[in-house]
Order: sequence, then C-alpha cells, then structure tokens
Amino acid sequence: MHLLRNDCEREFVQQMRRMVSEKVAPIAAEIDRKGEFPWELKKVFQEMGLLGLGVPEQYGGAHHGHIYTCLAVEEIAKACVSSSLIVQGQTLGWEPILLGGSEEQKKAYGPRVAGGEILISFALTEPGAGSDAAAMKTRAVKKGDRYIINGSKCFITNGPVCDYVTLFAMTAPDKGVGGISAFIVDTKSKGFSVACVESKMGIKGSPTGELLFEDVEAPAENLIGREGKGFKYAMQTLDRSRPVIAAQACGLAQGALKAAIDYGKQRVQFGKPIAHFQGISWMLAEMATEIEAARTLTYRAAELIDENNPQKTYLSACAKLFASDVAMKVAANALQIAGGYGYMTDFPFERMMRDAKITQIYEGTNQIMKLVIAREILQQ
Ligand code: COS
Repeated sequence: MHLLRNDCEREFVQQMRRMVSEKVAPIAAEIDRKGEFPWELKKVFQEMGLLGLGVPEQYGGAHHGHIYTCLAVEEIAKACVSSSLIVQGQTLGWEPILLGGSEEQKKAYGPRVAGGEILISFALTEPGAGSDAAAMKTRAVKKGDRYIINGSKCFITNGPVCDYVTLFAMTAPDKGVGGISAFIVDTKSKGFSVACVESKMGIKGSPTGELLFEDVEAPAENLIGREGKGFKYAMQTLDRSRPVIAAQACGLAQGALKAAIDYGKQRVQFGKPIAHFQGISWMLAEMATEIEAARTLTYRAAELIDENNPQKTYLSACAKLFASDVAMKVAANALQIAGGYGYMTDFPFERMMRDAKITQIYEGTNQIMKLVIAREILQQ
C-alpha cells in the first residue's frame, strides 16, 4: 500500500504501473537469462522522461523531488531489478554534478542526461577501496589546462555501456580524504577502457564493469566543484541514492510477495490452496507487514532528502539497511512458499532472491550502514 501524497504522485504511479506491466514484466526473465543491457527499455524510460527524474527543470529534466525517483525505481523493480538500475544508475551518475558542479556543467550535461542522450555512471569503488572508499589509488595530476588520470575503478554499474563517468580520484594524496576530487570523464577519451564485464549472481541485465584509466586526459573545466571536495560530493550522493536502493528493495519484495500470493492461491495440496493453511498465510502476513514498514521508512528518508534535513544521512542509511534485509528475507520466504517450483528457473522466485542479495551490498554494505547509523546517533 502506498500513501501517495497527491494526485500528481498517484498519476505518476499509475503511469509507471501501466508501462511496467506492458513493457518490463513480459521480458524480465529473458533479460536475466540473456544477461544483456535492455536497450529497448532504456528507450522506453527515455521517452517517459525517467532518465531525467534527478535533473531539475532548469537543466532540462523533470525533477519534482527525490520521491519520484524512488517511486519509479520501486515500480520497475517489482518486475525487474536490472531494468530499475537504468534509472537508478543515471541518477547516481548525475548527482555529483548536481551537488558540486558549476552552472555551466549543469547546463551542459543536464539536458543530455535527462533526455537520455548520454548514460552517465558513478565511479568511486576500486579493487582496494570498497567500504573504505577514501583509500582510493586513482590519481589525477594537473598539467596545464588538463588533468592526467591513471588508475582503475571496479563494480561500476552501467560502466561498460556509459558515455561519461563521474570519477573520484586523488589530486593530493598527502591530504587523505581532503585530497580527493571529482571529475566528469568522457569514456571516449584516449586511454579509457573497460577491463572486464563482471559475471554476477544477479542483476544480470545490468552490466557491471571494471574501468581502466591510462593517461586519460580530462580538461580542467571537467573538475566538479573544487579540488579536495570530491569525497564530500561522493558521500552526499550516497546519502541521496540509499533511499533509491531502499525503494528498489521494497519493489523487489512487493513483487516477490505478489508472486507468492498468486502461487499460494492456486497451488492445491491436502485438498485446499496452500495460502489457506495458517503456516503459509502467516508467512504472507509477516512479509506484507515488513514491506509496509520498509516502505514507510524509505519514503520518509526520501522526504528528508527533499527537505535537505540534517538527519538525511542517518535515515537514508536506516532505510537502505532495513529495506534490503526485508527484500532478502521476503524473497527467500516467497521461494520457500513455492517449494520445489520456487527453485526452478521457470518461476521468478530464484531470480528475485539472487537480485535481492545485491541490495544488501551495493551503495554501502549493510555493515557500513550500521557504522553510519551508529556514528550519527552517538554524535547527536
Ligand atoms: N555528507 C557530507 N560529508 C560527509 C558525509 C556525508 N554523508 N560523510 C562523511 N563526510 C565527510 C566528513 O564530514 C569528513 O569531512 P571533514 O574531513 O571535512 O570533516 C569526510 O567526509 C571524511 O569522513 P569520514 O571521516 O567519516 O570518512 P571515513 O573514511 O571514515 O569513511 C564511510 C566514512 C565509511 C562512511 C565511507 O567511506 C563510506 O560511506 N563507505 C562506503 C562506500 C560505499 O557506499 N560504497 C558503495 C559503492 S559506491 S555505488
């Protein structure tokens, strides 16, 4: 159940549901099986303006608030988490520019991001810098009117198909986190390459890549904000993206619950549909309750982002932690209800369970969420 706040939100969700049932749900299993980026859905989302949900109107987008990105991602993830990452990844890649970029940068990239003319990815993680994001080794050295970038980034969502990355690199290693800067890098630049496209457990339709930067030149005007501010932009971006992942987890869980209800109502054992056995109906009731709680927390966190409330770091981490754990539990229980059939690839349960796992890992592991939450409550 969604407590949508006004007609605009209700209409948007109705529009999303129609599109998802017509375009996404019928090909979700195939996207997973093929393990290919669904370009046809990218086009559908582009035409609906979904790639510009994070871009304010003055920069060519359709931003009415962070809630809309969450609503879009939740609705798509009910059918296909891989496809929801097209919208999520685009917003994530753009947000460092929104947070720290100049007017010129916002005007130059905003319309192209919003219109889906370019795909943009967020490149923070490195092989040796995952949870400890500040331990990055990628270097950007200023030479005249350009920066020369060397290093590698891993686990980059849409990295293998994107046109630009917002890249985080050390400009002053002796300053630690204060020496990290953010850049807009064109993936057509000489010296840029995709070292590998990862083979993954789930989200198989969302290409994840390792990106190499070998003497890549970025014009000085592609620095986002000021030198040394990169880590702050990265952390602020993650504060904003964690409720989106929480929304994705809510969508996935809702999709798994629906599949379990449908299955439970038609599967007859011992002379009646299994959903009418108390053991199963109570499982369904618990799953529904946990999803309601996760969704309430998620959309409250998204509201705090829109309000720029100082508690946003705290609640975003709470939402991502709680909703992703709910998604994992609900997906596992949904599969359990479907028994042997749940384990078969003819049904969506095993895909949902594989996809659920990543929500506990990316945009900060749930252990890092606990670290962030604990820091926030201890310093209050
Ligand atoms: N908003 C704004 N600034 C923030 C911030 C936030 N949410 N979190 C940290 N900062 C600032 C701090 O205020 C500090 O600034 P000053 O040096 O000016 O005081 C600076 O950033 C360093 O912060 P901190 O000391 O907390 O950094 P740590 O190295 O201890 O790392 C964690 C903090 C662990 C929270 C961070 O590394 C993290 O989020 N790791 C997970 C990364 C992640 O989510 N990766 C997912 C892949 S990217 S899709």
